[in-house]
Parts: sequence; C-alpha cells; structure tokens
Amino acid sequence: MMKLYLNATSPYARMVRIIMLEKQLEGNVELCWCDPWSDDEALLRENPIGRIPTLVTDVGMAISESLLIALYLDEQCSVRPLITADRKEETLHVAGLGVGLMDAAFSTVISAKYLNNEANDSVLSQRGLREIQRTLEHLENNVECYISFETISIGDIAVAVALDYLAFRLPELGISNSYTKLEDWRSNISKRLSFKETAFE
Ligand SMILES: N[C@@H](CCC(=O)N[C@@H](CS)C(=O)NCC(=O)O)C(=O)O
Repeated sequence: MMKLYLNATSPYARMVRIIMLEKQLEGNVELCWCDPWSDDEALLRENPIGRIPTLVTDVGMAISESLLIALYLDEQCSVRPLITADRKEETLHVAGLGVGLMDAAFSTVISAKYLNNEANDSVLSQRGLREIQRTLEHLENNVECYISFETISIGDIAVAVALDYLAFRLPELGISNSYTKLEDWRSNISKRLSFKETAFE
C-alpha cells in the first residue's frame, strides 16, 4: 500500500489526489492527513524536506514534488493516461503553466499569512500578481488549443486546480468574472467526481 501525505488546502496535494482518483488508484493509496507547517513527525521521518504532497511508494521510497508524483502514478496503471503522445507538448506546456499559477498564488497567500499583509505590496508579491494575470490571459486566449473538453490530462488537472485555488484563496482578484472562457471550462471540469470529492473547504 502506498501512502500519500497531504492536507485539505494544498493545491499541489489536491492535484495528486485528483490524479489518484482519475487513475482509479484510491484503493492502493492510504491518505495520511497532516499539517506540514507544524513539523509533522511522521512526515519528517519519511521525507526530510517535510512538504506535502509526499508519496511513499510500496518499496518505502518517499517522492516529493507534485509533478514527479503525477508521473509516477501515471505509470502505475494504464487507466486514463495523463500524458498522451498526440498532445504531449501541449499537455506539458499547460501543466507547467498550471503549476506556475499555483506557485504564484500560493506564495502570495503564504507570505500574507507568515509575514504580514504588507507583504502583499512587496516587489515579489506584485511580480507574482503579474505572473498570474499574464498566464490567465494566455490561457483564456488559447483555451480551445490547449485545454481539452473530452479527455483529461495532467495539464487540465493542474490548470483547473490552480483556478479553483485562486477562487478559494484570492477571491478579491475576481478571476471568475474576468476570464469567462476559462471559467466555463473550469465549471465543466469541476463536475467530475474527482474534483467534487476533493473540493477545497
Ligand atoms: N513544488 C512543490 C510545492 C509543495 C509545497 O509547497 N507544499 C506546501 C503546502 S501547499 C508545504 O508542504 N509547505 C510546508 C513547508 O514548506 O514547510 C510541489 O509541487 O509539490
């Protein structure tokens, strides 16, 4: 049995959980809920980096970094491949944008929490907001080319989770009103069971 260390609010952990469900691997993975911010002992024993998501494989090896875990899980079973040969470049392009969006949003949220609200006016925070804006514009203008409606790829999952995370943690940015094609796409993909079962709360 594999183990997945996670919490309920990490976009990276949610992405991995969705992948686990889409790949029908939930019976093979025990969920280990933890708080990575309070130096969880069990997590630190498995992984000195102490971040979630951390997947501990059947041979006891801990893998961190959500995209590496995604690649590993994708190879664990042939159900619903997350990267297909015919759309490989688009998929990897979009996956990088999705995780980049998560990084920019997450660092804004976490610096406001651990530093103070003035952190939001800092140069880095302003750069993060511009990254978010540029990336959302790019996705909005290319939604038909990059994002599929019928199948689901690692790129789709990363972008959809990043959009949900932005709506959850930074609602003041009003993203759902500004990028309407992306919003339609997000509300469609969010109907999947894997998204409903893992919704941020
Ligand atoms: N690049 C990593 C980011 C993971 C990450 O930043 N996780 C956060 C929670 S969202 C964490 O565990 N932070 C605890 C810490 O940094 O001590 C990934 O893709 O998995």
